[in-house]
Amino acid sequence: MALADLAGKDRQNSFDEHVAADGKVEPKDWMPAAYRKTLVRQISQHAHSEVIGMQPEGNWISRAPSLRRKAILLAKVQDEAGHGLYLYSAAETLGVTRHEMEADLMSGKAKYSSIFNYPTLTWADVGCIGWLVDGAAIINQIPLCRCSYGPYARAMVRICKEESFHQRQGFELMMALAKGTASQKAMAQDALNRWWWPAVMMFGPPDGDSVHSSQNMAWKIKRFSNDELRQKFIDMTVKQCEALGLDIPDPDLKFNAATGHCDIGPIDWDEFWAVVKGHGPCNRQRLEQRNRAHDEGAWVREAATAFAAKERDRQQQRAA
Ligand code: FAQ
Repeated sequence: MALADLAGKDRQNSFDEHVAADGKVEPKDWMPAAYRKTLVRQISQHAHSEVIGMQPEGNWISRAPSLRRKAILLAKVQDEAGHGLYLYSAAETLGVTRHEMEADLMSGKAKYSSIFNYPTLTWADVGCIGWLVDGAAIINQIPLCRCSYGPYARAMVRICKEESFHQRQGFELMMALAKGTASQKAMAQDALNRWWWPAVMMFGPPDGDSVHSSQNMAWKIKRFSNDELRQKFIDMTVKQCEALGLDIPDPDLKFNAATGHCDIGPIDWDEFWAVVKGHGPCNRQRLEQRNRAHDEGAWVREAATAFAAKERDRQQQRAA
């Protein structure tokens, strides 16, 4: 029997059993209001991150050092726009409109990932975004391909394939700099020094302060905790740093033979929360730019709406 046909408590129990047995929840299925709410929150924040995330790299398209690098960066930034679109579409299946989500982003009410509030000062920063930021995104997002909400899980499959290309191009860019001249290597090290800690923070607050984790793990939206994913990222990136011949900017970083993992020094959570609350180096600039792009794109939306209306009229005339 469909969940929607069951009454109150039975419906809740059937939903819980369905999710516990790794069943997928689809848009028309009954779902608890809090499950819907947390999905709208997470998926829309994720979409906003992809959209705002175009800015720090987009800033370098006209300054990429070769035609090849420019073509790669253009393709990558366009991919991020596409990810935003898949994710807004997935969120819309939960009953929220694109307009509402966009309005919340542009007014500063909605969150997006802290990482995109840091500046891209040199070309090596573009490498660090691909290598570290997309690298962190993949670790966080591969488990989301198994998320209990069907439209989100399916969107994540394609997104992860593209993020994997993004990570590779970032690593390859960093390798070219790290194995280049002394000043290129210094530029790569400087960018790593600035991006390492923000990338580590991307996974969200420590498990003890993560308000949504336990319920979202029970609902199989999240499959691993923030700290578990962060640790995977650290272990993976330390090895990649060795291959690049770069140093992680953390004097306390060391391999822990007892746990088989790399331990790191303290994370500056005050910095993280300041950035999340709007006081990072580029929060204001990112929102201003998004609002400006939205205003400047008004004529495109108007033209598309007028064209759709004309098409509808033509179809009606043909049908009459
Ligand atoms: N930044 O209870 P938790 C990308 C907030 S996409 C800002 O642990 P949850 C691709 C959190 O929202 C990057 N806020 O929350 C790309 C909550 O506040 P709320 C984005 C953060 O949801 C690459 C509060 O703190 N990825 O990079 C952050 O269980 C290159 C308490 O936290 C996703 O969105 C943060 N870093 O776990 C694009 C993946 N962390 O909502 C362009 C999907 C936490 O109650 C270029 N999202 N907060 O007001 C997730 O997996 C989760 O939402 C987490 C947070 C892990 C981000």
